[in-house]
Amino acid sequence: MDDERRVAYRTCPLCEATCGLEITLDGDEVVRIRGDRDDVFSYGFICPKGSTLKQLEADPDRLRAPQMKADGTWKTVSWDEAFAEVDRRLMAIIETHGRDAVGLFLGNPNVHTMAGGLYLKPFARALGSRNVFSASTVDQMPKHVSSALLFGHPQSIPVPDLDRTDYLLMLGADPWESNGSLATAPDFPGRLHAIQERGGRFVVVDPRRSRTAQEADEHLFIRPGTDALWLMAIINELFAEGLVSLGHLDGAISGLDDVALTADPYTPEAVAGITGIPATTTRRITAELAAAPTAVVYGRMGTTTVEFGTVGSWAVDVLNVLTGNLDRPGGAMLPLAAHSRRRSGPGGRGFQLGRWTSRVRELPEVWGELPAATLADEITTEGPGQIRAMVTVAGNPVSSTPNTGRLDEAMAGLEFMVSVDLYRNETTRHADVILPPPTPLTRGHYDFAFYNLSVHNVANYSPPVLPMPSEAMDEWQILAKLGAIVMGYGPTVEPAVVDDQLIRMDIERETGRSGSAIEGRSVDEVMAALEPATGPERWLDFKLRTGPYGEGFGADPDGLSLAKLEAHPHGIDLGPLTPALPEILTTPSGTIELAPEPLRGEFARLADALGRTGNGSMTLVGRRQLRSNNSWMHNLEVLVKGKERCTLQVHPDDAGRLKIADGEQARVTSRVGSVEAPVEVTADVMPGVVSLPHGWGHDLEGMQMAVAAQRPGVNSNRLADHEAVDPLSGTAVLNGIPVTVEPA
Ligand SMILES: Nc1nc2c(c(=O)[nH]1)N[C@H]1C(S)=C(S)[C@@H](COP(=O)(O)OP(=O)(O)OC[C@H]3O[C@@H](n4cnc5c(=O)[nH]c(N)nc54)[C@H](O)[C@@H]3O)O[C@H]1N2
Ligand SMILES: Nc1nc2c(c(=O)[nH]1)N[C@H]1C(S)=C(S)[C@@H](COP(=O)(O)OP(=O)(O)OC[C@H]3O[C@@H](n4cnc5c(=O)[nH]c(N)nc54)[C@H](O)[C@@H]3O)O[C@H]1N2
Ligand code: SF4
Ligand SMILES: [Mo]
Repeated sequence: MDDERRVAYRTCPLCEATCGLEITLDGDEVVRIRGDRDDVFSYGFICPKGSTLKQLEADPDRLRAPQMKADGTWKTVSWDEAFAEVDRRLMAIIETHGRDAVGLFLGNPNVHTMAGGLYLKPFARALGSRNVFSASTVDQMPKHVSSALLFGHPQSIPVPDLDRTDYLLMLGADPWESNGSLATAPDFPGRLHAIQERGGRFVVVDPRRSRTAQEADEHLFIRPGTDALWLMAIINELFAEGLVSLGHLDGAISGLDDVALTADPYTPEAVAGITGIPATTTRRITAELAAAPTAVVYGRMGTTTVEFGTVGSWAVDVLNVLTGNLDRPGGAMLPLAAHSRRRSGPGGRGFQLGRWTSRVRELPEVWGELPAATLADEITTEGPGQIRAMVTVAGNPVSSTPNTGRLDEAMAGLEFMVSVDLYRNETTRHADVILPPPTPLTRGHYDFAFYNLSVHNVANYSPPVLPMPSEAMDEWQILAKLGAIVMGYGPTVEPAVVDDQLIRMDIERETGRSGSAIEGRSVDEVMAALEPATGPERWLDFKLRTGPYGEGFGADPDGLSLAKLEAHPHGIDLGPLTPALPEILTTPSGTIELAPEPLRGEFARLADALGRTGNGSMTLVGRRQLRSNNSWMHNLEVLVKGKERCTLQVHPDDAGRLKIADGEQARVTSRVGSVEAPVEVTADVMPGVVSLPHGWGHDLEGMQMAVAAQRPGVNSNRLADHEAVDPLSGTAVLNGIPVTVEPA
C-alpha cells in the first residue's frame, strides 16, 4: 500500500500568493495536501484554501463534460457536438451583425492558469470585438492606468519590498484574509510580522479594524472613498515641511512643480473633516514616512475600487517617489520575472487611453477593454454594435460586477452564450454551451501574472500532478479551438495547428527584435530546439530561454529553461528585487512623469470633493474572508461549514440608533437595489460604515451548486451602482456605496 504513495509539488493557483503545496497521492487519489516546507518562496505556508484542491477534484457539481442547453434543459454532449453548436450559432451572429455583436468577459482565474496567460490574448484578437470586458475593471485597473501614466506601461506596477522595508503604510488591503494582491508574497502576514521583529512599523488605513489592522502597529479609520484626499494631504505636508527628498531619483522625474501646485489646497486641516483623520495624525504619519530609513506606501482594493481610484493609485507612487523610496531596496520596486522581456527604456511610446469608447455610455477604452459596469448597457441597448452573444471565460460577472440584478436580466436576453467554466453558476446558467476545463491538479502551472508582481524574484514550474481524464480537453485546447472558430476556420481545426501558428508568431517577433537573445536566428531552428514539447509548456520554455535569466538557446548554458525549472520542484530563487530604472521607463520623456496630462481632469474632480460635507448617509464597504475566493469556492463544504459569514457588520452606535440587534435581519438599500442580511454588531467598523462581503447570493434558479445553495447569502453587488465608475480607468465603485439601513 505504502509503496503506491508518491509526493508531488505544485504551486497553489487559487490566489496571488503562489504557495508551494506538497501533495501526497495514493495512485491517483489525493491523500493529503500541505505546505511545501522546501518551497523557496513560501517555506511551508498554506492557508485553508490550499488543501481544498482535493475537494475541488471530487466535487460532484464540478462539470466534467460539455453541457448544452436545449429548450431550457441541460444535457451532456460530446466535444464535437459542443464546438459544432458554438460554430453554428456564433458565426451566424458575427456574419449578420459583425464582430462587435459578440461580447467577451474574462474572469479572475484566467490570471491563475497558463492557458489564460498565453492563449486568451490571441483569442481576443481573433474575435476582433471591441466589446471586451474583464474583472480588471472591478479590481486593479486604476493601478494599471496610474502606472502606465507614471512609468509608461500598465504592467510596470511597483510592489512593496516587504522583506527589507522599515516602514509600511498600507491602505485598503487586508492580507490576513486575502493573502495579498498586486504584491505576491506567500505568508504575507509572516512578512509583516517580520517588519515588526526587525524594529520597523506597519500602519493600516481602513474603515474597518480588519484582522490586518489588528496586527498593525497603528490603525487609522478613514471614511470610505477618501484615501486620495488624504494622500494628497501627505504630499502637501511633505512640500510644506521641506521633506521632499528625491535622492537617487533626482533627474529621473518630471512634473515636480505641478505636483506641488496640485497638492496645494489639500492641507491636513482641509481633509480632516472629510477623511476623518485628524490633521495632527496626518502630520505625524508624514514625518514618520519621511524619517524612516526605508519606507513604502502600498494601496489595494480599498484604494482602487472607489470614486477616485486612479488619482489614489497615482498618489501612492508619487509618495514613494517624493520620499526617494521608489526603485530602491526597502521601498517600492519593480520585479523582473523569468518569462518577461527586458524593458526597452528610457523613453518609449507611453500609454494612450480611450482609443475607442463604449457605444452606449461613451466610456473610454482602457488597455484594450471596456468597463464591466457598462456590460449590461451594451447588451440591452438596441442598435448597430449591440452585444447579442457572449463568451465568458473563467468569469462570474453576474456575481462580481455592479448592479448584478440588472446584468442578470440582460444576460437572460442574449441570443447565444458560451462559457468556459468549471461550474454552472450565477453567470453560466445563462449559457447555451458550457465547455469545462479540467482541474488544476491535471494541468501544469507557472505564474505568468504573479511573478511580475512578486516581492522577491522566483520561478517555479509545476508539472501536472494527476493524469488528465481521457474525456477532458485542456483549457488551452478549448481556447485554441474557439479562436479557430471565430476566425472562420470551423469547428474541426486541431488545437495543435493553432498552437504551432501562435508560437511561430512569437518566435518570429523575438528573432526580429533588436537586442533579443535570438535576434536574427531562424524560426525553424528555434522551433526544432523546443521539440518535443507542445502547448503551454513549449511556450513557457521559449519565454524562459529568451527571458532575462534565460539560457538564450545556447548563449548562456547556466541560464534558465523549462528543463532547469523541472529539475527544481521547489522553485528557483532569483534573488531580491533589483533597481529597474531607467530601463523600465517607457514614457515619451523617458522620465517618471509625475503630472501626466490625462490626470488633470481627475485633479479637478478631486478638488471639487474637498468642499463636500457629509450628508449623514451610511456607506457600504466590502470585506474578504480567508475561506472564500470571490464567488466560486462556496461549493466546497470544508470552506463554508460553520457559522453564517455573509453578515452585515454595523457599528454599535449605528445599531442602537437604527434599533437593530446583533443577529437580526437588516435591509440595506442603495440607489439600484436592496438586500437583506443578518447583522453582526461590532466596533470593528467605523461609525457610519457598514460592511458586507462579496461573492455570495447563490440562490438563483438554474444553478448547479448544491452546497453553495444551502448557505446562499446575499449578493452585495446588487447594491453597487453601475453608473458609479472611476472615469479614467472605468473601474466600478464597489467600496463607498451610499446606502440606507433599516430593520427588515
Ligand atoms: N462588491 C465587490 N465585488 C467584487 C469585489 C469586491 O471586493 N467587492 N472584488 C472584485 C475582484 S477583485 C475580482 S478579481 C472579481 C472576480 O470576478 P470574476 O472573475 O467574475 O469572479 P470569480 O468569483 O473569480 O469567478 C470565477 C469563475 O471562474 C470559474 N473558474 C474557476 N477556476 C477556473 C479555471 O481554471 N478555468 C475556468 N475556465 N474557469 C474557472 C469559476 O467557476 C467562476 O465561474 O470580483 C470583483 N467583484
Ligand atoms: N480569502 C480570499 N482571498 C482572496 C480573495 C477572496 O475573495 N478571498 N480574492 C483575491 C482577489 S481577486 C483580490 S483582488 C485580492 C484583494 O486583496 P485585498 O486588496 O487585500 O482586498 P480586501 O481583503 O478586500 O481588502 C480591502 C480592504 O479595504 C478596505 N476598504 C474599503 N473601502 C476602503 C476605503 O475607501 N479606503 C481604505 N483605505 N480602505 C477601504 C476594506 O475594509 C478591506 O479591509 O484578494 C485575493 N485573495
Ligand atoms: S494563500 Fe493563496 S496561494 Fe497560498 S495556499 Fe492559500 S489560496 Fe493557495
Ligand atoms: Mo481581484
